[in-house]
Amino acid sequence: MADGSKFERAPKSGEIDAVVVGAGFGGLYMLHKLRELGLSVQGFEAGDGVGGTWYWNRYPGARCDVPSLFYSYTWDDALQKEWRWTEKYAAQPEILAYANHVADRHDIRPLIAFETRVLSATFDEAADRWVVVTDRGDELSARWLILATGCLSTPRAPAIPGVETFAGETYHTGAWPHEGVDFTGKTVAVIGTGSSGIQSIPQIAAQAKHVTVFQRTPNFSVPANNTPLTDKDIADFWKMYPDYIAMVKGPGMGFGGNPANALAATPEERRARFEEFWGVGGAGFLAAWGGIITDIEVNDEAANFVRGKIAETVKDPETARRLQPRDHPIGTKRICVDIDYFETYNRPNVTLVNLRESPIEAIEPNAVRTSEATYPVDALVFATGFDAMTGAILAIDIKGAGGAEIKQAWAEGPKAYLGLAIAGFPNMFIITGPGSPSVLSNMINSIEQHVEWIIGCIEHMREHGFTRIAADPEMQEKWVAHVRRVADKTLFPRAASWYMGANIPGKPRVFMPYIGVGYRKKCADVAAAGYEGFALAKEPSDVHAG
Ligand code: NA7
Repeated sequence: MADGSKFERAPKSGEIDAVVVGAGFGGLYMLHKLRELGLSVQGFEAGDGVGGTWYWNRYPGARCDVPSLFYSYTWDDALQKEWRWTEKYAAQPEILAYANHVADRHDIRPLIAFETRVLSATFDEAADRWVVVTDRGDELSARWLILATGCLSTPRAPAIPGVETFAGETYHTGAWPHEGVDFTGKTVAVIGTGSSGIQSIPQIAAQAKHVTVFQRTPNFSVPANNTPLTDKDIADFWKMYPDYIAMVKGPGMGFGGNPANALAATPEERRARFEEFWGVGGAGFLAAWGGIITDIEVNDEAANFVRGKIAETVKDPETARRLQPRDHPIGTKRICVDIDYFETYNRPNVTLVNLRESPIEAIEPNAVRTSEATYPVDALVFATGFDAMTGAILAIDIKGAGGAEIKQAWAEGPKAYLGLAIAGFPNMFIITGPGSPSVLSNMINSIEQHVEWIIGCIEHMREHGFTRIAADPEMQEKWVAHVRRVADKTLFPRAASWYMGANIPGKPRVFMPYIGVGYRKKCADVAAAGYEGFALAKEPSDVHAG
């Protein structure tokens, strides 16, 4: 590692222009752009390398559910042309290699202090600066604070009675050991059947002696139909690349929608189209017909189709029944993309336990005990997800203007103007924060849009000598209400999903991502209007409404 932050290093202090928290795809690009602007910048990253999500989520089978050709930065043309993805859906090691390649190619690593966690950030109103303190003794004063902390970066494991008594190895998919895990000959329990469980279970089952899957809620999953990328695939990609870029940089983001009307079609036509999209594979299945995410009748058609596929695939009818999701409309929890997930239940070494019928009562030193049986276990895998979208931000003790605490400001759920800035927390930006398309979009595209918007804003401030920008609380309320209204027009609020904060006991239930159309245009319009909805100031007393 080029940076001196690994292990021993002197604490950093003094005044700089910007601190960036996190060195995933958001942090990397942000650091690069800030330096390009000639700013002094410091990145902090808890891991000992770059990559964020792809640094931590090293579980077997971890793979992106966005096709790899589209899961690439668009800001470096030469890199786009040179980098050769090998599969339709890249596996974690390849994406991590890509992140490392970008960090080296653009010499971003020296800007980052690794193995360093930001503990607190306090806004100093007298100076319009953030004082950022880390667990390595750093104390930096920065004009701008950018949280590139990721949407799915705070792993959570349920507090199951007796878990601390477990004598075997325990893993969380979101914090997987770097050296990998050998399950050969082991009896493994996997708790959780979201994307991480669904991706890892087939791989673990192929290696372990036995796998018992503890499922609370079955999920909809579509086969990835992953294939190696051929020269033709790449040539086809480049042919459509200008259109893709026009779409990505256009006003959109959010569900534009497919006009094809499922209900006007015959059952045969409906099925044929679902088959076609199922054959292609991936999350694009939800675009087979218009209205899947907004019209329960159409949604039921799609859900029935997938339930039928599960019944066709899984040989044991009782297991198939348990695997068929019925408690939420398809797509309202993040749809999973799998390789041989349902097929895995045909293996003799895989058992499915339905926790709705027999909940876990306790974890014992060598077993998981449910209300009906005790399952011997050598290794325990938690695939139980994350404190999504807000966890990593709330883990930092952030105090804004007047000492306002972020925990207080977000007590009823996260509020952020455009998902980019929080009223009461001047000069602080969130990359892909709650209230922006974020996890409902291709994250790479959303990251680029936010980084570029933040850069534009900082340039504007410097050009005009502003030292403070603060989101207006009323505009923020309006935006939050709009985000909610748009979500309420969809089926999303019907699911107890992490989009809603429902996976964390006590977390306010608020649909966090923005699903409306025209998000990019809205952000661009705000900037073009001199940062409408923000107050800009040159000194604490000098406030200009944007
Ligand atoms: P998810 O999608 O939040 O899935 C977590 C899974 O863990 C889900 O099946 C949960 O069931 C289950 N879970 C959570 N708590 C418990 C307890 N107490 N007992 C049993 N089962 C539990 O996380 P992932 O890591 O799979 O995926 C996160 C995102 O990463 C994914 O959407 C992609 O965007 C990439 P529940 O549904 O809550 O009943």
